[in-house]
Amino acid sequence: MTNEVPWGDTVEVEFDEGIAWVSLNRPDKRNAMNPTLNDEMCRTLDCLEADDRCSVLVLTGAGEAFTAGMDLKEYFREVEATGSVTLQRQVRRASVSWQWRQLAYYAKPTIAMVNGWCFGGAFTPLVACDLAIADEKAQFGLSEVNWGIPPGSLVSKAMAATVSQRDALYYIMTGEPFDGARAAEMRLVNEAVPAERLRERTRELALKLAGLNPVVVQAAKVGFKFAAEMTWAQSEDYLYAKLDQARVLDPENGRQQGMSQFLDDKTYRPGLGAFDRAHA
Ligand code: ACO
Ligand code: V55
Repeated sequence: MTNEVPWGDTVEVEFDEGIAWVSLNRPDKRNAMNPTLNDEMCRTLDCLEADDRCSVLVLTGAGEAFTAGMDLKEYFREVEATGSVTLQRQVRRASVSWQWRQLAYYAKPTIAMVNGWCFGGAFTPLVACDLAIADEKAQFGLSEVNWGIPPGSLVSKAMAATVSQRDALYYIMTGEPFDGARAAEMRLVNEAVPAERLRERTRELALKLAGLNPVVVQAAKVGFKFAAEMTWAQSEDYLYAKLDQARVLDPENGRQQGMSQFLDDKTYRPGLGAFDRAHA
């Protein structure tokens, strides 16, 4: 089941046991993100959000790259050459739409699987994904300064949300590349693994997430992301509201089931792992 209609040639989707493996698919251009790919990713994310075959989304790249960043020719030069501010606004909007707005608050868990080159604009979708696993040898870089622009869009914001100020400014200002092992050390990604274990480790993590209560996992993730940008007082109110909302929205009634497995049946201890959804 590969590549059904709504997306197109620049995106490939494969379904497997609840995981949607979404590949940026311009391998000859190292998956550089051009306006076509950005439009197709907007549609892909929209479709998969409503597709039952997708419980967890993995974002990766075809061939040697995760993505070599924004397409310098089609996204920058050719759009600027038209002189149209309207067109520039449209292509920027599509880019930020999938790379951040859709992904960051996605209704399903998301994992970035960084299989190779990861530069510039790549950092926005990388950080918008909830979790990230990298090939320890994948090459990362904020190369913008090397060719004459400061990082734009949400690239620097993504660094600020994940790594320390020292590490962020070091790589933003020098443009020096770094590998997956270093990315894990500074917590830009959760883990770095050898290339031959990358897909299996990602799959294992995706299946773990796919097995959990989706309403509760969604509330937990979105709650964390919004609270990070609120005051303490707002967070207290909002996170309690989120807790109550999850209870109303959860068709499995997970809270009640968990309580009763611990308090009544004594079949489950919250400190020792996930409760038994199958017998809830
Ligand atoms: N924009 C447009 N085209 C690109 C990009 C890009 N970001 N990255 C790669 N390509 C194209 C190349 O122009 C080349 O096209 P061609 O075959 O038509 O000549 C093709 O992809 C293959 O690229 P090579 O450079 O030949 O591949 P190689 O494996 O030797 O190197 C690497 C890969 C290191 C990723 C190199 O392509 C590169 O440095 N790319 C740019 C990385 C970058 O700085 N990205 C950030 C851009 S700024 C931003 O995102 C905001
Ligand atoms: C970047 C990315 C953009 C952009 C300008 O530095 C710069 C990366 C995702 O869009 O419009």
